[in-house]
Amino acid sequence: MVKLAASMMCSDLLNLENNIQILDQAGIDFFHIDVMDGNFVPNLGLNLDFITQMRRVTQTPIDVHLMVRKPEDYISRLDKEYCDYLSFHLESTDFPFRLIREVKNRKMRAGIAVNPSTSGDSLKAMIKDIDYTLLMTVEPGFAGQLFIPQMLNKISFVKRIIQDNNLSVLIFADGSINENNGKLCVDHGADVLVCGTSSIFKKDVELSESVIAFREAINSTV
Ligand code: S6P
Ligand code: MG
Repeated sequence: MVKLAASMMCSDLLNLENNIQILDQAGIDFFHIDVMDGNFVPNLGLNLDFITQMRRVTQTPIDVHLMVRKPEDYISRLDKEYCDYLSFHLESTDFPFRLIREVKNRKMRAGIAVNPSTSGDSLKAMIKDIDYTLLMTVEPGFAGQLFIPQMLNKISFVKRIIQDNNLSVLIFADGSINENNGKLCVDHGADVLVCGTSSIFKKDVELSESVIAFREAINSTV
């Protein structure tokens, strides 16, 4: 069954603890935390201090998505006490194998994130070394963009690489996921959907209701 990750950058930042509790009660599977440096992407996200604070109020797996130029500087400040899943962008480093090892040494699950324009083929070399891949379905940096439909074929392509190698690497789809394209992502092989303003953080719907409604919609066969 597909899992849902709440993108906390899209939550009510003035009521964070309350949002975390509601999401936990609604059975959210992951908290997705976007960390940005204003350099790799032209925006700022949540920071590492926020992540360490989150552990005080939830035991749900925390998935950190680094959109930064020097991921090694951030990886060295996190470990499994605060972060369960940690991904960095393939486009942000010349040394992905070294960084994957560093993430694993710190007892976190290691993920590689890729921009929409980076080919699925580029994941082949390290597919056996990672626990998951985060396939961006929008350009990284902002919530509320348009889904890029060509990413569906990329999801299928990466899924095939995973299956051909008999691996259990998870595929996360991140960016403008809604009921329609979310279902398509799952049909093409996504295991986890990152949920933001297009799915669960909606102005006119209660957060507790939107999570349940979105899960039902994604799992319905009609
Ligand atoms: C984008 C970031 C994402 C977004 C999320 C927003 O740079 O990595 O995690 O926060 O995808 O979702 P939506 O539905 O607002 O586009
Ligand atoms: Mg993200």
